[in-house]
Amino acid sequence: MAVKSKKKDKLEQLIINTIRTLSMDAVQKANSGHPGTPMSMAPVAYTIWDKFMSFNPKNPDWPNRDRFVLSSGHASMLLYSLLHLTGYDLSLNDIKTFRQLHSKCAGHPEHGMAPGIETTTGPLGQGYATSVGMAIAEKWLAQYFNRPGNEIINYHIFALGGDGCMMEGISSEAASLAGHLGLSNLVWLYDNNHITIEGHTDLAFSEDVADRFMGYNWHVQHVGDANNLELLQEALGRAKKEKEQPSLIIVDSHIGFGSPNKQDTAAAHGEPLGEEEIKLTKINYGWPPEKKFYVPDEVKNYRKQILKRGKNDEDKWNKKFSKYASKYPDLAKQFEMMEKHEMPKGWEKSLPTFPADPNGPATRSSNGKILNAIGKEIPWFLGGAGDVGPSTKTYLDDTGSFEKNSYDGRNFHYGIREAAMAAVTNGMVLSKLRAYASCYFVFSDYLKAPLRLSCLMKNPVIYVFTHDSIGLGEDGPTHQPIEHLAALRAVPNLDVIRPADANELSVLWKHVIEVKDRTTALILTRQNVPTFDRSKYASAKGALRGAYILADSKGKPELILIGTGSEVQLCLGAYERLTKEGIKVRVVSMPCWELFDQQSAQYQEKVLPDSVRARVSVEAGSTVGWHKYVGLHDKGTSIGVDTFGESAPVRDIWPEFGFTVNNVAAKARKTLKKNKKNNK
Ligand SMILES: Cc1ncc(C[n+]2csc(CCOP(=O)(O)OP(=O)(O)O)c2C)c(N)n1
Ligand SMILES: [Mg+2]
Repeated sequence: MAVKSKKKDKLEQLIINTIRTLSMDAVQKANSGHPGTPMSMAPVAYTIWDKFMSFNPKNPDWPNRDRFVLSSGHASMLLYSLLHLTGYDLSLNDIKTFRQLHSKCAGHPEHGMAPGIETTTGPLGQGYATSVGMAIAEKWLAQYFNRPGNEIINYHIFALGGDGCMMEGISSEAASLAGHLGLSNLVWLYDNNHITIEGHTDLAFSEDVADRFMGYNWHVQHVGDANNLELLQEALGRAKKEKEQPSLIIVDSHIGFGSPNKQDTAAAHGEPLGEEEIKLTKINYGWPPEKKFYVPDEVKNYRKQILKRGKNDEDKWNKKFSKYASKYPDLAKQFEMMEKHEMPKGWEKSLPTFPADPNGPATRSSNGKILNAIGKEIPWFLGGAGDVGPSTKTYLDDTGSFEKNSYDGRNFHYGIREAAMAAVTNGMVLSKLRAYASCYFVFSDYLKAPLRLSCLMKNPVIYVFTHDSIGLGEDGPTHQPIEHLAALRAVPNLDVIRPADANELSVLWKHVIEVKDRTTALILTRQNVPTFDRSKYASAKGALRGAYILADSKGKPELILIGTGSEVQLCLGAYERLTKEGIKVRVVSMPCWELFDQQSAQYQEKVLPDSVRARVSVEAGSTVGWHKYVGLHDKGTSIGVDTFGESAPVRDIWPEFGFTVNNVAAKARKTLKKNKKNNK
């Protein structure tokens, strides 16, 4: 027995040291990266992966796998080393190209770049917060799909973070929520090494993390030595057994462990150790000092074991799932569709159409109706708001709230925690739920960082932002978005959708639900907007092309008015007036720049002919970017808001900022005149 366990101990050390040395070598070769934390956390990560996680490297997306999130994204080499050593499709050559152009081993772990990366991390705190969304998803999925004796969902989420993740506000929000919801399937490991970039944490961080998490209703444990595999195993075992609370395991460690000159210093954080120091460290580990990227044969054999184990685990689950499918075929079908991002056939028929109405509903209200219609068709369509659900109208009427021990509710209450809400929703959508998150548009600033990660990951999260402009009125400039549309339009992979009326919105939801690789931001009004009479104007179907001709002149137009959202009605008002004056006017409703930019050149030319340069854009937000469609000031004009707003009733706000039919018509005439003069 003793001999056997010694052998095992030796293999464990060998694996751990391989993780360490691969990480050191890769950072050195790239001359960039963070070696210290992979060196110190290797035993922790190894213990989780080896002893507590079920995963199949040959099928990284196997639905019931345990999840590992490296919230300390700068320690990416730790994850790449693990992925390589356990048999994921990540070769030693990939590791040798760490941080080089197009390498799978990007600077920070990027979901989709290499298999097995559950979420993109690097902005500190995001991984922790996203892991809460994964845990929420697991609870929901288990409650919805599992049947007594047929539990197809039961996995854990392990997230490893450091001092940086602990200090970031987003993880506090997320931890508070996780404790409240009793997410016992969640385990955070905290690398308590007392070092960040500027030096010792004494500089800026002195709270009692354990007390704090106990206050959040977490189960808290402390492991005094990251190298003590037995203690780690015991703590992780208790965490996994915990049934009521999420778990935090605080692990004391030494950054740059084993490096004679850099251990416990900030120097081990963000720069290569240096060739000489690497040799000394390798000698300390009992490693051949000259060998680089060395994977001993025993460790290669270990990979085979893990692959076998992973296959076994998945095979067992597949059997379980077949049994489940024969007993509950409908649920099994739903599960498979959800996994493939497919929707029930004909779901889009549920999208409502709205009758023409000069005093039509606010787009936030029509959106509420649409959400409810979709919710009836797609059981895994769900979401919530940051305490403004009654205002953003995102409540699903037929279902309850997602609460501790009532995990099948589909209405999520994030509290006033926008940042965590977005990161959590990232985790839910990565777990295949079709989830939305909602708050006032102005507070999209609070969740910009996780929203940016949604887009970077091509994660089809649906953001529902309401109270979209100065048109929200009395709440004033603190609540009136100005630069937000321009800011979001600048984010790659994001569709920013600002529909003019209920029917445009309904049509666009088809795209929003079905898109697999883009994020959506719906920008909706607080105030009522007319539902256009489509017998008089063009069908709302054009909205799917991002921009379309809503009203047109007889014969070629000489002037184009382009509007979005609540300002399209002003364009139509001006159109009616100018047409009567004999001017040939076209109105283009442009709910989504990004969709329009994806159309063929012919379609774009049809809607915005190059030869018509007299163009006016009308949008109650920053004019930044509109020159793209209206040209520079000698030709086109943008009516917008380039200052902060004002507190006042809406009836006073609009004229104050020039959003009247009169002003739009006047600017249009002027623009036309300017162009005629230019053309002479
Ligand atoms: C939101 C955010 N702010 C700043 C950084 C830059 N940064 C990267 S690592 C780091 C220090 C992290 O310290 P810690 O989490 O303790 O990591 P350790 O050095 O112990 O590995 C900082 C400030 C970042 N990645 N994300
Ligand atoms: Mg640290």
